[in-house]
Amino acid sequence: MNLNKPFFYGICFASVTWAISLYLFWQLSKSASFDSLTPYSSISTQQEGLHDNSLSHGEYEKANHAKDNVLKKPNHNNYVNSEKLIKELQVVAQKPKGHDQVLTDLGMVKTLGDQKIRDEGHKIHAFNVLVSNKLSFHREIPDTRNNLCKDVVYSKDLPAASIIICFYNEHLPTLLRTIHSILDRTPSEYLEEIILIDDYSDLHDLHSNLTKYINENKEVKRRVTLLKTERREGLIRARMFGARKATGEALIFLDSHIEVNVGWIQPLLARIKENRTNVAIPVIDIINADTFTYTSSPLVRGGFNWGLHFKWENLPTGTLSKAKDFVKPIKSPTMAGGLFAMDRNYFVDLGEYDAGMDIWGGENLEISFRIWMCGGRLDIIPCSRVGHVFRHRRPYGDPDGKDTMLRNSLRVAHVWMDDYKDYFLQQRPDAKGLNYGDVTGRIALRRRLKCYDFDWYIKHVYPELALPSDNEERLKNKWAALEQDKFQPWHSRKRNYIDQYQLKLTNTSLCVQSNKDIKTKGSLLILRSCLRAKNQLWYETDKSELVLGQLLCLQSGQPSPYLYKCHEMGGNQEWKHKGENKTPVYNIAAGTCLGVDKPKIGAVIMMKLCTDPSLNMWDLVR
Ligand code: LR7
Ligand code: MN
Repeated sequence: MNLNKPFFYGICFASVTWAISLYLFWQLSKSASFDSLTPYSSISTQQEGLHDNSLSHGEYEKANHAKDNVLKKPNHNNYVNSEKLIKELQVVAQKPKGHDQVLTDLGMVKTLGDQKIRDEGHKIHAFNVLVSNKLSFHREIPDTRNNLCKDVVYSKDLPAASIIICFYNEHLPTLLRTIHSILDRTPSEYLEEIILIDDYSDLHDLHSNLTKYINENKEVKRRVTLLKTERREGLIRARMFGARKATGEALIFLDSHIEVNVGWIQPLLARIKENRTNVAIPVIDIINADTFTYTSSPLVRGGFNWGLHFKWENLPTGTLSKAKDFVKPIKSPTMAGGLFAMDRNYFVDLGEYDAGMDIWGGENLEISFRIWMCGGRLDIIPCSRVGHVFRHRRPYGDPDGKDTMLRNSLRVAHVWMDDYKDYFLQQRPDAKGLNYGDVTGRIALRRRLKCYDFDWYIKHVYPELALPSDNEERLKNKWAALEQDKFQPWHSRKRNYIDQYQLKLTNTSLCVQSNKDIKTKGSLLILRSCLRAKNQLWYETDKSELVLGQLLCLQSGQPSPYLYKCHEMGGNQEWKHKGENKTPVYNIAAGTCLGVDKPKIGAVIMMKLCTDPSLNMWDLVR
C-alpha cells in the first residue's frame, strides 16, 4: 500500500473510532455515571419492544412544533413528567421476529467461493458483502420511530428534494438498496430526483453495471441521474458537483450505504419549510456491518472534541422531559456529516462547502460551525430515521497518502475558530507546519456573511463543551448540564446469562476447554475429556456471547478463536446455534463455525466452514 504510515494509522484510528463511536455511545449512554464509562464495560441491555400504546391514558401532550403540521388527536395535558412515559418513548424498537435468524443464515460461509466473496468484500468495502448480496433491495426494516411520531400529520405542501449521493467504489447491491429504499419510502411528490455522483471509482465494472441497471429499470431511470467526476475529487467536491446540477427546492445529502425508514422525508422537509435557514438531520440508525441487522439509535446530539473529531453526546438535562419533546427538533451543535437536509438556495448562499478540502473529513464540522455562526440553525429530527452501515474501518485513503482529515481540520480551525484554534493546535502538534492551502476565499465568505465569532458559538450553541482552560468546578458543572440517563430503562449492569453448558463434539466425549488459565486473554481453546470444570463451562448471554466461567468471551479469529475481554459489540463475539444437540456453532462476524481438524485430545479449535458435520457438530451438555 503506498500510504504513508502515520496517515494510514491515522485513518485506521479515525475510522475505527468513527464507526464504533455511535455504538459505543449507545453502550455508554446506558451507564449511570461517568466513572463507569469504560468502552468495554459489561452493562446489560434490556431492549423491550415499543409498547403498542400504553400512552392512551390521556397521558401525553401532542407535538405541535410546526405551524403546518396537524396532529390527529387533540392536545391533552401540557406537562407530563412521568418516568414511565419517557422510558416508553426512548426505548429501542424491537427487530421483527425471525429477522435475526434469517440474517444469521445469510451470513453463513458455505463454500470456498463464499469465503472468497466475503474476504475480498471485507477488504474493499469493510462490510459483509456476502450478506448484503443476498438481501432484497426492498427488504423490510423495523420502523424505529416512537409512537408519537406516527401520529404527526405533516402538511402536504412541502418542498421537493434533490437527493445527492456521492460514492467511491461502493458495493453495487448496497448502493442499489440505498436507492430502492428511497424510491420505496419517499412519496413521489417530494422526490425531485436522485443524483448519484461516481467519484471516479476504479472498481472493475462498477460504473457500467450501475449504468446498465439504471437503464434497464424504468422507475429507477425516471428518478435517477448518474454523473461521474473526471478525477477523484473526494466526497466534499463530489457533493458540490452533484448539488450544482440539482433542481429541487431542497437538497438532501446521503451516504451511499444507507436505508431510509418509513416517513423519513416529511419531517425533514417540514422543518426546512418552517424556515429556509433550518438545517435538519435525521436520527442515524445502525446497520451492522457484519450482519446488516438494522437497529434503532438513541436520541443523542452531535458534539466535537479539541482534536476536531465529531462525537455523539448526551442531550442537555431536561431536553426530553415532556412527551412532545420526543417529536420536536433537538438542537445540535454539530452534525456527523453524511445525512442532512437543507434548502438548496440556502446551501449556495451559505457557501456550499469548502472546495479546498480533499477526500474525507472535517467538512461536517465546517458546515456545522458555518450554519450556526452565520445565522442558521441545526437540529436532529427525532421522527426521521435513516440507517447507515457503520464500518469498523474506512477501506480507502487519499491517493497521495495525505491525512486529509488533519489538513481539512486545519482549514476549519484557521477560517472559523479564531483564538480557539490554539486548542486544536495543542491537541494536534503534528498539524504544525502542514500546508493547508489557501483559505482567503473562505475568510472572505465569513466576512461577507457577517458571521458571529467562535466565542459566540461556544457561548450560545455549545456552552457544555469542556475547554482546556476550565477548572474542575466548571468541568463538573458542564458535565452535570448533560443528561445522565436517569430515565433510561437499562440500569442493570450485570450481564444477563440465559443458558449454561459444556460444548461436546458430537459422538465423542471431548469438550472445548481453554488451553491456558480461564483468566488468560488470548488463550486458545482445545479438546479435552469432558469434565464438569469451570474451564469447560460456557455461559451464554442474551447477546449471544459465550463466556467461559463467566470471565472472558469467546472471540472468533483466523484461523482459531480465542478468549478475550467481552466488548458487548456483537460481531466476532456473537455466536449462534440451534439450542439443541448436533448443532453447528456459528460466528456472526466470521461467517464460519467452530470445528477441529481431528477429533482427538489436544486438538485446537478452529474456525471452519459450517458444512462438515463430523468435525463441527456440537452437543450442548447442560
Ligand atoms: O473520496 C471519496 N469519495 C466519495 O464519494 C470518499 C468517500 N466518498 C463517499 C463514500 O462512498 C460515501 O458514500 O462519501 C460518502 C461518505 O464516506 P464514508 O461512508 O466512508 O464516510 P463515513 O460514513 O465514515 O464518515 C462520516 O464522516 C465523513 C467526513 O468526511 C462524511 O461526512 C460522511 O458522510 C459521514 N457519514 C455519516 O455521517 C454517516 C453517519 C456516521 C456517523 C456518526
Ligand atoms: Mn458512511
